[in-house]
Amino acid sequence: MTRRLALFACGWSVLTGSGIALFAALGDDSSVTKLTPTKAYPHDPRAFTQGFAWHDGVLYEGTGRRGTSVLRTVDLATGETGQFRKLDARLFGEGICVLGDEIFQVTWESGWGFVYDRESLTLKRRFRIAGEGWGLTTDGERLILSDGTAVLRFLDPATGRVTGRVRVADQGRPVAQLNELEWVRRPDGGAEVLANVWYSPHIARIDPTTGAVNGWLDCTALVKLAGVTDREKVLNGIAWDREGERLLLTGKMWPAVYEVPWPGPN
Ligand code: DDQ
Ligand code: CA
Repeated sequence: MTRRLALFACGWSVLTGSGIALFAALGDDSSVTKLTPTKAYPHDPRAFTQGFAWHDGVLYEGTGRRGTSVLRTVDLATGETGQFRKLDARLFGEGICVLGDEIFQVTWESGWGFVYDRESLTLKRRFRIAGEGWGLTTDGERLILSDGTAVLRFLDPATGRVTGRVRVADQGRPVAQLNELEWVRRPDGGAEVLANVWYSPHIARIDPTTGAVNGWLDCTALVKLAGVTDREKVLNGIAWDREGERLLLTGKMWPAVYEVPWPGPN
């Protein structure tokens, strides 16, 4: 349908010479917003950040790599660890999210997800994941999981069972390598999922109902400020503070967490 419309517009524009304006209208480009941080906080440069979440004034971080994977609370002002729980050295920690009085954490290739008590960080139960676990977030009811593909899975937090799926695409083109996630209840009342894309300095703004990428957040300025040169030290880690209407953004082994005010609609 859209394709036929575009072909028609193309033919029509050749005939009439008025195609440029028409094309701009039909193009429906997803917008790009350049982010500029307003504050920087220290971040442990040994932390291979894979999950980042803010809940009730507490910053939670899940880190990866076998042998160094932890779930911890972090003092935003100092970057210091509060409580922490180490993962088995064979596991590679990935995304985390907070839902009610529980914290969920997935692992990369082991097929396990873990559920902790939010206050004590003690392990309550675990669940199976088919395929890989990369990013994790929640819309307040379901868990939302990325696995390196362009598909986001919705999971029942009680069982870990898949209850839905959405394919993420920017104007029809699938966006794969979706990594750390953050479901955002926006100040205007709408909702979107922000997603890091592995090796990219851009964050995708995804409509969780359709999977459509409606915009991008360009974090090039943050990457530059972080001053990392190692290829693996990518932008990864998005936490939304709804009360403060601010995003806290970091990367794997970055020396800083950056605060960015809500950028507004795309
Ligand atoms: N994943 O998070 C994208 C799923 C996997 C990342 C694996 C990267 C391992 C490289 C470690 C290099 C340490 C500097
Ligand atoms: Ca997050």
